Amino acid sequence: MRKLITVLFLVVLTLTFFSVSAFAEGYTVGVVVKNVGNPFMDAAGRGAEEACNELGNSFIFQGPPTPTVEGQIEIIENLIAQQVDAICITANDFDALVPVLQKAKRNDIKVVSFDSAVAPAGRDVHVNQANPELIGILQVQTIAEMIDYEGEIAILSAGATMTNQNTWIEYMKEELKNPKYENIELVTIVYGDDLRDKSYNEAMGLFKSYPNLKGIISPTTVGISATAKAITDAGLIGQVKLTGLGLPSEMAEWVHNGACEAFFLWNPIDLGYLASYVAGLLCDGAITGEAGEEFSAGRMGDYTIVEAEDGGTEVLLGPPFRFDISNIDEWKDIY
Ligand code: RAM
Repeated sequence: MRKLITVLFLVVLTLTFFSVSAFAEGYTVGVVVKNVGNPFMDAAGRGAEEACNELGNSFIFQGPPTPTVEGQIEIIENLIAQQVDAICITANDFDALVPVLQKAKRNDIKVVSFDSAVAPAGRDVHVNQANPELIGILQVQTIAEMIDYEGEIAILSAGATMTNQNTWIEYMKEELKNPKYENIELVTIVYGDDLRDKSYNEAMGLFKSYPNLKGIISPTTVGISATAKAITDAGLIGQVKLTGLGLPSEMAEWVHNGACEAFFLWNPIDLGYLASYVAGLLCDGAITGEAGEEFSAGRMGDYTIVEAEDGGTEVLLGPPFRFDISNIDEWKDIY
């Protein structure tokens, strides 16, 4: 009996040692954003780092200086060479990153796209911020109310190949087919590439090219704040209305001066946290990315992996949130 107890004791000790050392060693998660210098991406990075810390994983945050596919490919190649365990990426292109991400997968690296998806062949799972159809519809409804359902509108987007903006724009176009918008004309879509100066100049260009422009939808945090500044500088507050997706921290000034009365977003810190948590669970083998799998993501609670519209699988963060003069000051210091 004593022998048995000693053996059991040794077994427990060994198991404890191995599980603790495995945990202490942790995984390395590389987060690749569209580009650096975008506060939305910094906020997502803060959330991703928080989840890494909770799970005992190491965290790397990288992005190209401008939002290019080539820049992201170079970073991914480096992460593969460094033998990271997982990559979380917000993609500058749906298809073009697939080959390098498949190379990552062949090297046993788990791939989570978040915010802006890569094609299913290049990922294990996508972490989606909110229902894309709802994101599109809300922005059209809001600009329509702002301009009394009449006049020319334009879209000032991010990069022309970015999955998330392109998907939302498709849903905006669908929504605009509803007869209640028959007096609204979408005159053009321009791209500021998530660069502040380019977005500002594109907005100024719109005022020149379309003197009767009544409204702009900008479904990018960089684009909407640059457009609000352009509206302000051009003396067009009240004449050209603006909605889209923005960070409260960057938009508070423009809500207060009337350049943008209302816009939407989700919590980018939570989005990064969830993506990085999912990456940790994939590394652990706790999930594989299959539809139907359920998991608990720390402070964010329980989630289920579901089929995505693009044929892959995804996890949905939650509904988008509306910001306006009634709540902007509560949020402007958070993200
Ligand atoms: C910009 C980026 C990001 C998008 C937000 C709304 O920060 O393009 O991908 O989700 O806007």
